[in-house]
Amino acid sequence: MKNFLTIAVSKGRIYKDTLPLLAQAGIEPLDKDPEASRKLILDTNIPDVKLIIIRTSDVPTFVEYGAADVGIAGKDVLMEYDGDGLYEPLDLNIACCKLMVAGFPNKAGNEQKRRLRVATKYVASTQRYYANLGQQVEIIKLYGSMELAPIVGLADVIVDLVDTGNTLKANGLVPLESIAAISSRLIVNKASMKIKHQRVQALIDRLTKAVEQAPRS
Ligand code: PRT
Ligand code: MG
Repeated sequence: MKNFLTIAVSKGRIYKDTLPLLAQAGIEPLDKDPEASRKLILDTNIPDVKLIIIRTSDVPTFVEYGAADVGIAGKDVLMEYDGDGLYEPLDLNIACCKLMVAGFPNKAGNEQKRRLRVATKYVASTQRYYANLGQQVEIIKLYGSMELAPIVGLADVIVDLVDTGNTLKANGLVPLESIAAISSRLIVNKASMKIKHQRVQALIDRLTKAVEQAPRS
């Protein structure tokens, strides 16, 4: 999509928080209810700007390979992504939460006979976190419903995103340690930054202003 400026974004909570920022930056999808639309490429009020709708964990890949010029992705996803072809010029301060270790309330500080078992979909971040602590752990990769793991004895603790803490609470778990503060970032393809510099820089500038003017969440 050479002549277009393409913006990769995922449906769900990031999309919901992104729309007002894009609108502030002068970009609005033409589709009245894009969340319900099955279209994967959305036209906007600006003819050469398109939104492409993909899985959140695919956003860095699309942007690194230039399939999208820019994208919006959670820091959690970026911390797991193993690539170096991306600029990350702007913290959008949306979809904020924390990456945390969580488990049963009495688990903290318990001395273990065997290595701590940690269930997570954030394997790379978890590995880095415990490596920095100098603690050897066994990481069990899951794709969802992490909270279940300690309950059924699959793991001692989990590493997952926590916002209100309600999901943990509903499952009898508590946050134990904070690993990182998470928010969504604007990412930019390195070649697009050069080749489409004016348009990309204008978008960054407008979004920067939109973030500054956004009500504090
Ligand atoms: O499900 P799929 O793999 O398609 O996509 P996704 O689940 O990654 O998408 P989505 O829309 O759920 O989340 C996209 C991004 O939103 C994440 O990558 C984060 O950057 C950000 N975000 C912010 C969150 C949360 N807050 C959050 N609370 N993503 C997920 N959660 C989940 C968390 O995993 C846990 O299950 O919400 C639950 C905890 O919430 P509380 O409020 O009960 O603590
Ligand atoms: Mg989800």
